[in-house]
Amino acid sequence: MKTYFPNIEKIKYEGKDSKKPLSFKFYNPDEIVMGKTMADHLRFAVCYWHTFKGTGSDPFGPGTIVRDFASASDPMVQAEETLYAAFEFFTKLGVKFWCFHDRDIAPEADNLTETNARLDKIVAIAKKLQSDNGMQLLWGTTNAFSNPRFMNGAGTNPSPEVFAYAASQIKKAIEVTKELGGLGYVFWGGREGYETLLNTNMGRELDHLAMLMKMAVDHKNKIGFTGQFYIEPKPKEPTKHQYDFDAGNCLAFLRKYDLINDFKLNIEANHATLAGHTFQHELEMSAINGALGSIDANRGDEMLGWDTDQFPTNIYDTTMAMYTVLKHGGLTTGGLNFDAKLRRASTDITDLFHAHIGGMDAFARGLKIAAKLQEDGVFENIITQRYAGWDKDLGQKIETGKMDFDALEKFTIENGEPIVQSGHQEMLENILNTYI
Ligand code: XUL
Ligand code: CO
Repeated sequence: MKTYFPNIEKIKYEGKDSKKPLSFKFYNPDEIVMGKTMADHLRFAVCYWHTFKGTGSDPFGPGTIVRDFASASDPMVQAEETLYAAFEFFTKLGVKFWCFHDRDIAPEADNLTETNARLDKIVAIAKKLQSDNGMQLLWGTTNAFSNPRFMNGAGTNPSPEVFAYAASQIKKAIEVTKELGGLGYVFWGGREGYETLLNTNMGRELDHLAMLMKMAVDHKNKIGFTGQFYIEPKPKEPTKHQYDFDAGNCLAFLRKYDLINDFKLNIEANHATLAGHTFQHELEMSAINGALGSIDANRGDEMLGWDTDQFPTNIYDTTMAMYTVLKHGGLTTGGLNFDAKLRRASTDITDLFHAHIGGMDAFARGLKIAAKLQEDGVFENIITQRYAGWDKDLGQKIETGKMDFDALEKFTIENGEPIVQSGHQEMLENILNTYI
C-alpha cells in the first residue's frame, strides 16, 4: 500500500527526558490520571480542514504547502488520496478521533445531486478506513460559508433560496455523520452575522437561524441520529458581528427559541479570546449551564486580533481548561479537536507531526497538573471558605427565598457595616505556579 509519510514511524511516548523530537514527552495514552487513562480524558481529534486541506494561503499570497496526497489533477482522486493519507496520519499519531466538513473530504460538483453522490463515494471509503483503523468520527459538519452563494449567510441569508440550499447541505451532512457513527455534529455559524444594519433585519435573520436549527433537530430525530448537536461560538470573523458571539450569547439564543435541550457548545480557545474572554471562562460558562460539549483546542496570539488558529502550547491555559473540564466531570460525547493550522512557512510534512505532538503534550501536562490541583482540593477548599457565609443563617435565608428587601434592610441596619474579606488573588496565583 502507498505510504504518504514514509519516514515516520508510529509516535511513541518516551518521557520528558527524551531528545527525540518525534516522540511524546508527556502524553502517555495508557497512563491513569484520576481513575481514567489519559487517552480517555483527552479524546484527541485531528481536524481535516487545516491538517489535510490547509495550504498556507493568506490574504497576501497563495499557498506555500505542497502535499503529495493533494497532487492529483482529478479532484476525486485527490479526495481519495487525501483520505488515505489522513488515516495513515491518525494511526501514526495515535489519535482515535477525527472531524471534518463535508466539503473537506469531497469536492463540490455542478449540482447538489452530483455533489452528494461524490460525498457518498468518499464516505463509503471513510467508513471502511474507520473500522480498519479503530477510528471514530468525533463530529461532522457542513461548510455553508466558502461557496460564494453563502456570501450573505446561510440560515440568515436574505434569500430563502439560499436558506433552502443550506438546509439541504446540513441535511446531507447530518446523514453522512450518522452513516459514519459520528458522536456529534457541529454548527459553526460561518457567515451567520452581518456587516451593517443599513441592510440587515437582525430580528428576522435570528428567527430564520432558529428555524434552521429546529428543522435540523427534527431531521435528527426523524432519521434516528443519536449524536450530540453543538453550537460553536465565535464573536467576529468572517462577519463583523457573528450571531454566535460567545457561550453566553449562544445560550441566550438557545433559550429564547426553546432549543436549549437539543444543543451543547463546542468551545474554541481562540474564539474565546477574540470575544474578550479566557478559554476557561467560556468552558466554565458552558459547564454551569449544562452545555459543556466539546473543545476546539488551539490558541491565538496575544499581539494579534484575529483567529490565528495556532497549535496549543501554553501550559497555563491547558491547565486551567482541564481544571474546569475535570471539575465538571470530564468530556463525554466531546473531545479535544485540534482546530489549528501550521504557520505558512512550516511547509514540511514532519511539521504536521511536531504541531500535533506539541498540542497533545501541552494538554497532557495540563491534565496532570489540573488533576493534582483537584486531588489536593487547592482552590475548591478556598472557594468553599470564601462562600461560607452562604451556608449559614443569613446566606441560607437569601438562597432559599425567605428574605425580601424590607428584611434585608432591617438586617443591615441592625448589623451595621459588613466585614470585608480579601480575595487573595496573588497568593492563589503563587500557589498555582508551584503546581505548574
Ligand atoms: C472557524 C472554525 C470552524 C469550525 C467548524 O473559525 O473554528 O473551523 O470549527 O466549522
Ligand atoms: Co473551530
